[in-house]
Amino acid sequence: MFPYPSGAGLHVGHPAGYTATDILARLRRMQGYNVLHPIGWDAFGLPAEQYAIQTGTHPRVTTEKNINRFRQQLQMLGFSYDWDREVSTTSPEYYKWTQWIFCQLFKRGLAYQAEVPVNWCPALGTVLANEEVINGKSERGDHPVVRLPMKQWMLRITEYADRLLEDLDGLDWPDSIKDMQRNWIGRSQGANIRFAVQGKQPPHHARQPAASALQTTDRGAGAPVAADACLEVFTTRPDTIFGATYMVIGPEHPLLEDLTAAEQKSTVEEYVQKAAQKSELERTEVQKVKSGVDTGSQAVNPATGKRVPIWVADYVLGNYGSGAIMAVPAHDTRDHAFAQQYRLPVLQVVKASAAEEEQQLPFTGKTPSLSSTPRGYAGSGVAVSSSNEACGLTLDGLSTHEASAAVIRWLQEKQLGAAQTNYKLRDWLFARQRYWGEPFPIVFEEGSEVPQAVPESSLPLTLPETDNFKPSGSPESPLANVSDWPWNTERPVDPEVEQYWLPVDLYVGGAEHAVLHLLYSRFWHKVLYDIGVVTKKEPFQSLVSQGMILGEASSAPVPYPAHHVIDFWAHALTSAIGCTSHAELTSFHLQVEYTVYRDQDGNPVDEDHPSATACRVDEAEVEKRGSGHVLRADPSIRVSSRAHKMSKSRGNVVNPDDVVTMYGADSLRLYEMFMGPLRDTKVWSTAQVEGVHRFLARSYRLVTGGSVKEAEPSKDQLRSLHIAIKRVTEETEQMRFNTGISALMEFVNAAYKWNAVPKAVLQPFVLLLAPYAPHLAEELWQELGHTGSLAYEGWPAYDEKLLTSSTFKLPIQVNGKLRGTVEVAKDISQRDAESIAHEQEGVAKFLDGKQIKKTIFVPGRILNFIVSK
Ligand code: ANZ
Repeated sequence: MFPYPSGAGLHVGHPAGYTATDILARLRRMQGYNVLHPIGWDAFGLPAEQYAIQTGTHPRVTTEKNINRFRQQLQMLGFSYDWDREVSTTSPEYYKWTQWIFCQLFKRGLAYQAEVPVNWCPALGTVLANEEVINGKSERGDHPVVRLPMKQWMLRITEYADRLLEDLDGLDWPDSIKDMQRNWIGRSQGANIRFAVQGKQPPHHARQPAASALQTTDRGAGAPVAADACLEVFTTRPDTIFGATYMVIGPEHPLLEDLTAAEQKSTVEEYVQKAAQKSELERTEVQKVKSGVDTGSQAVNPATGKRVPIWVADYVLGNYGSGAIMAVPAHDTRDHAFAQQYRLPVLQVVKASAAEEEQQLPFTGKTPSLSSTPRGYAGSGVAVSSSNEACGLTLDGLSTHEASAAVIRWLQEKQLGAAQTNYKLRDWLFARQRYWGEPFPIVFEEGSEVPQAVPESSLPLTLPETDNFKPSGSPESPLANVSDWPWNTERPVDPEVEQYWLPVDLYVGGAEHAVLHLLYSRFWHKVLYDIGVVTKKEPFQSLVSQGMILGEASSAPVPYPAHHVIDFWAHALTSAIGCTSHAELTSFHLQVEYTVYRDQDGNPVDEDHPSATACRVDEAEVEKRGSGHVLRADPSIRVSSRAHKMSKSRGNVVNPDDVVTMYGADSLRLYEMFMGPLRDTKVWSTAQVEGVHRFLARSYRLVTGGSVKEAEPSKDQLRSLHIAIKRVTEETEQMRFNTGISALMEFVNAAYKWNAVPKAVLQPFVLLLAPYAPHLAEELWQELGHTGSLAYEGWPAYDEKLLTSSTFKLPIQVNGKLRGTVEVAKDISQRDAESIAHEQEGVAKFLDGKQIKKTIFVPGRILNFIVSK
């Protein structure tokens, strides 16, 4: 994934993914593949523009500076990118095609304008992104923010919901990310049900189609009602209809005003205003205390024929389903909390079967004081108290699945509703009221409100040169101030090139993009597929998301398993490896939080104890014990230590430049790959950088230390090499880079035991090292007498026959007792084995003067003499 070139420069999290693709790119090149390893900058965006507004520096200047810094840092780490293809989303040559694609979307009705609420901050004179609004105030300056409807460009991603869902199955992506996309698309199957509304008379002008709903009187259960005479709800649990004891409409529901009884008018209005300040997340959080007010109107539950009150509450969202629900407090967690709070009736209509009860714990109310209310159960089970012969609906005894189907059939028959599939996915709000982004390639004719796509020959529509990129003072884009637009000309994707390269074989990036970039890009690509620009349905066949690197913890595990412990040789380092002193490292010592957990009586307890409260303790009070920590004053009390995400505010950010200065680029690459599996979350430890650094130094000395000979390698030496080739190849191909490095280390350990190191064995080793530590490997390659680069040398192949040793330790027994072992060729004959056995002192002792009655020889396994006593 291309980075956003922030002002802070590269973070140690970046090289984790970038080293991984670089290792693979280098391996595949050496294996003879044609590799395209691209890089670019996702460089439009808010921070550069915010900075511009504060300092007056044009965003282009800041962005260019940041890109240059990022490029320099990536080059310093030796990533083998195809720099000829470097792209920046801010260059007109690039966004020409973004615009071209936008025009195609527009022509197909997939891009449209709609009135959508934006966060308008009058004091700052700008529209804010959701992340910039905290509790209804601007993050910067703490000014009030209002939600204001404005015309925005939207992309109709919802049209692709089913395909985005179904095509996930064929992708080689982490299951967690596929699941996140599935949840985000959120396909829910259920029913729409119409409830007849009672009470208040409608206004004569009948603004809303449903206004006539308000004229209906109680018709009794199951009575058909005209579609416009009611309040429609969406439910995924039609089986629970008998338990619907009240209804809720969202504050933005178009019928709210008409439904509100005169005496409730001011209460409802006040409530709606408050709700408008809240974000969707705040409104729907399950943990949050629910709020709402009674509208004073009532509806009729079509199954029971009973009147139920209609409330307005902000836990019901205006833009999902029909914006109204039937509330079933006995079986829905949110409804349950709400009913408890406002003392609304709770009616159980589903009984958990024994097996289901075990699987899913019933939920309890959040307010213990109201515990007299029945407990709720959100799972499936068997319908109870759910029959009404009069209306022709008898559900008792049916499973949740059967009852739902029965209700849907009944709804259709009575014309009260129908099966319905809904999606959580919304259309993609594509507009930002900003200067620093690619302009929309749309024109409006003088005096017309009708948008038209700019002719393709006129693309790109470049961002106008202006110093006036500040907010215009109205919710419009600063571009509204600009009247002068230059034009330009050119083709999007070469079909031959597309055929050759796509889909991307491997895409690596952080999991935080799971449902934004990774979903949008799939949609965008599918549109390109539909219009014939690309021939593959999906852009990224295989996806790997690298784990996050957390700040240093002092309780980090020992870097190597015992057999890897590397001796402390003098630091004879080359410029390729860099140079360091321990003192320099202290600035890296980063904070870890130490915590003791206690129960309400102050007794120390485990972290997951139900009444555990966390008490922070100072590092000085803590002592290391084994793999964990204890309190110095009372070592029987355990202390948890926890590392954190690197952040400026915690002061635990590690700067890759510093690591490179101290240890060299190869050490940073190798360390980030050696930390653990690529996909895992890992904790930074500078002490471990030192460890891989020593390994590189040993490798260097192995090649340059004077013990390299033109000698013929021994069988043992060949065996070490071929084991290394096999393991490094397999582990690297499988992206298990940490174990690949272990294999390299094992080879070096073995080689240090040899008196002379044959060049024929070292040469392939240097090639194996190259993808991981390219700088050092290139230098060693030259040390071995080569001139050019090794980047395109053939990847070493292993010989299966050489993997196993040709000798083995033959156990020699006398009368079944082991009397000696001797190293012999695997294919040794019985005769040779016997004569060697006789030469062994320990064996001969037991054979001398005895009569050998029988000799048992299992080739390659054992030799046993049976002698008379
Ligand atoms: C009655 C019911 C009974 C429900 C029950 C659930 C459990 P998903 O799975 O997310 O699609 N709902 C419907 N529209 C809503 C809206 N606009 N805002 C908030 N909640 C809404 O959930 C669908 C369920 O969420 C629906 O099914 C409805 O509550 C609620 F035992 O209806 B249910």
